[in-house]
Amino acid sequence: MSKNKQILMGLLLVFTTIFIGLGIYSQSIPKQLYPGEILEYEGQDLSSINDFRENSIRGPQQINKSTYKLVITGLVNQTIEFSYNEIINNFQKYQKVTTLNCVEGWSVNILWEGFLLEDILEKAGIASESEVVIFYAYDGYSTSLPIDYIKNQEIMLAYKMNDVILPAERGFPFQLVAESKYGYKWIKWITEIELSNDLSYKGYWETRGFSNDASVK
Ligand SMILES: Nc1nc2c(c(=O)[nH]1)N[C@H]1C(S)=C(S)[C@@H](COP(=O)(O)O)O[C@H]1N2
Ligand SMILES: [Mo]
Repeated sequence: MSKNKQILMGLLLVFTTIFIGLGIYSQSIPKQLYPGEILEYEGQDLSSINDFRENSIRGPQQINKSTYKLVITGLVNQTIEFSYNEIINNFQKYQKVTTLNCVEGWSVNILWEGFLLEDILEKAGIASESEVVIFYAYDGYSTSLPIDYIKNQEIMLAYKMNDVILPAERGFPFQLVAESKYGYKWIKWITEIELSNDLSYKGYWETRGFSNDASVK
């Protein structure tokens, strides 16, 4: 073997060792599943995005941000459509730490960031005969809540949780923060919000025997 060839073989061995070594090293550093997620807010411990149990009726939905529309219909002065960016850029943002309790017995305490639903509905103009707000989602899910509850409890439409944009499995682009109500009122992947005076309307789990009031006891 010539001297040059020996040097070349030696270099190859050194680089291969470094390459494999780096690979093993980078695998040993845990990658954050939700980069940027915060687990503490104003001295208060938060649950993690990992702590949710995924049990949606049709599994996680993938919504395309650039074609997404949120439609406000029913008893409004005018039907109105918003793109994702129109919601994000045009409404006052709020933050609130609120607990979601599922009827299955688990709960998560999360920092939510989003918009007051009332601010969004006011853009369409809430007709005076409106009594209930009916929500429809991309997976065919639906639920409803009284308009007075939405206004009085300053109910939010969240686009972030624990400082992270909602992941697809957690309802991207928007989840309702139905404070003090069971998880089945916290509708994910919202596509349409209808104002109605149909007090007998029942959503997906409500028609399957769950309380329409859904107050957490
Ligand atoms: N669109 C839609 N939203 C939904 C559901 C669903 O199946 N579809 N499940 C509800 C239920 S029962 C709960 S407890 C909460 C949180 O469920 P997750 O842990 O699956 O996110 O989402 C609610 N929102
Ligand atoms: Mo639930």
